[in-house]
Amino acid sequence: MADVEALWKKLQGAANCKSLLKKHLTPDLFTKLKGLKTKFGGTLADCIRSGCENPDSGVGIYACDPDGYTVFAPVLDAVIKDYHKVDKLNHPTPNFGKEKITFPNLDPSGEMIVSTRVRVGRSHDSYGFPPVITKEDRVNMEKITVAALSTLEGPLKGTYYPLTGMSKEVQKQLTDDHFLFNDSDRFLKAASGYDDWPTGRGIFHTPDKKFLVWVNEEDHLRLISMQQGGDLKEVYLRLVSAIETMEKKLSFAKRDGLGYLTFCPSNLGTTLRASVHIKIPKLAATPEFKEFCDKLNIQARGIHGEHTESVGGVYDISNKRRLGLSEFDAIMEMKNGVEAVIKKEKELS
Ligand code: ADP
Ligand code: CIR
Repeated sequence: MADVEALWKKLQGAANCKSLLKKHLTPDLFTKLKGLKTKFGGTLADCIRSGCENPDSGVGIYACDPDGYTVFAPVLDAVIKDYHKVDKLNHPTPNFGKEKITFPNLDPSGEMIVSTRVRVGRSHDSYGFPPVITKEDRVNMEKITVAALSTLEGPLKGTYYPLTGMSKEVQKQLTDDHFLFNDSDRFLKAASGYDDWPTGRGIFHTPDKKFLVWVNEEDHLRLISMQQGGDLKEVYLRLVSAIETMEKKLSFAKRDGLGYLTFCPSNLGTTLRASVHIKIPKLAATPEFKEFCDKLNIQARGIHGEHTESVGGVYDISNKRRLGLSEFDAIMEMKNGVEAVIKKEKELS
């Protein structure tokens, strides 16, 4: 109890904190929730530690485990509605709209789009998230995941490379090439995301690295499809095929109204982030760039991931919304946004 009280005190003392945690964890809710425990043993302190220790958090709260979305629903639901800009939590059932994906390459001349990537997160419903998971559980979970991945065939057939034993040089090269994650996110670190690092973590990929799976990064699994250029259709359909196959092999955590559950409430629902790395030096230099993106429900990030800077006018542009719309709608929102970005950049040139 002393722990959660100290975290609360820190949050109250953070005068400039603008996080959704600070906005929605009212004194009444704090009193109501501070003594509760999930069936995985997760507590309010596990959920709010990162946001209290990092007052510059945007969201500031993680779910300690899949059950946290029920036990701590009074605060998490409010954060989810606010982040995803929805009044009700009635996320639709999955709809990938495969038959409706007919659009051509987003950048046929190859001048602007460097690469395209679509990812989803998935969680095992029987394991907790980083704040509550033990080293043994993480290793067991890795085993179950890798066993399922090793049955993939055809264009999804690949090899698992655990981080344990991988040389620093190989890790750095894979990270620099945008394929692998590292342990440098202080928000995730404070949420126990790097406990027992690198045990239980690794990357599965096909020989051409067009289909990859991150194991035990922020989420239990991140399924990723990516390639050079702007062929969003090919990238998306490869990912859908991987999701549909993995769905038959593992049991993933979902909740009515919330869709698929992820560690961070900003990711749940479709959990889908579709992005391009795109050269837009002119548009990005305009003072209206953020407003332009906001209107289209797209988000700009630096090219080495969230909380990083752009390099050489290349930005990561992706759909912002993941909850309250279908996978097909999310991909179309990204496609329409990227097309508008390309049009504007050309007008400015
Ligand atoms: P996510 O939560 O989607 O995994 P991050 O912003 O943390 O997002 O990015 C993860 C990694 O994926 C980073 O190395 C980033 O450079 C890479 N990445 C994201 N989008 C693309 C893209 N369109 N092309 C190449 N790499 C990408
Ligand atoms: C924050 O609140 O700013 C961090 N905890 C990150 C939130 C969204 N990003 C993420 O989950 N990767």
